[in-house]
Amino acid sequence: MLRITLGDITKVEVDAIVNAANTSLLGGGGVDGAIHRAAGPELLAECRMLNGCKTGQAKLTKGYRLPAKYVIHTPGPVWNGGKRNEEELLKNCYENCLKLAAEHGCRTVAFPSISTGIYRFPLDRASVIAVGAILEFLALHSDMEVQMVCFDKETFQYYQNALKAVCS
Ligand code: AR6
Repeated sequence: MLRITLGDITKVEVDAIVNAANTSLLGGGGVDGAIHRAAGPELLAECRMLNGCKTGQAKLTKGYRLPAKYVIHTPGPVWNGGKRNEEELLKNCYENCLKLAAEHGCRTVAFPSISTGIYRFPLDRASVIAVGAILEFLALHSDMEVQMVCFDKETFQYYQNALKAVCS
């Protein structure tokens, strides 16, 4: 099951939330900054031990003061016009986060719209890639539930449309 919601991912009560991080895993702006502020300084301390993460890969930490038990950190690709494998790398983010969540026994996972903020990935393409990758995974893991948590109405509308397009 995939649901598209409008809201703040730091408030969502699920087993794991995903952080649209950078390769250093040492925090930043956007959703990354919000997650670190809400989780508290212990999150950064754990992230320091992880030695960063490659674009498209994923690493898991505890959620500390967040309602979520875990945070799965994934650096999305920076959009550079689409000729640097950005689409494949974005798909890898969703797949690797869900794989890691399943390995840790998570049944409920919430994603932000990876790469479509500071990293400027076009929303029309990103939403279709995200919805496609999530539904492909859920087809093989029917016990899991995924939520796309959109921070603004425009993003919400793109993901709703992508879901409708795939399901029609
Ligand atoms: N809950 C849900 N979504 C949010 C929240 C929130 N609290 N805050 C922002 N968003 P971005 P990126 C949305 O820029 O493009 C950081 O500095 C936001 O509106 O957070 O992957 C990292 O350290 C947008 O729709 O992530 C990296 O350096 C979406 O989350 C870089 O930004 C993603 O926007 C990553 O850039």
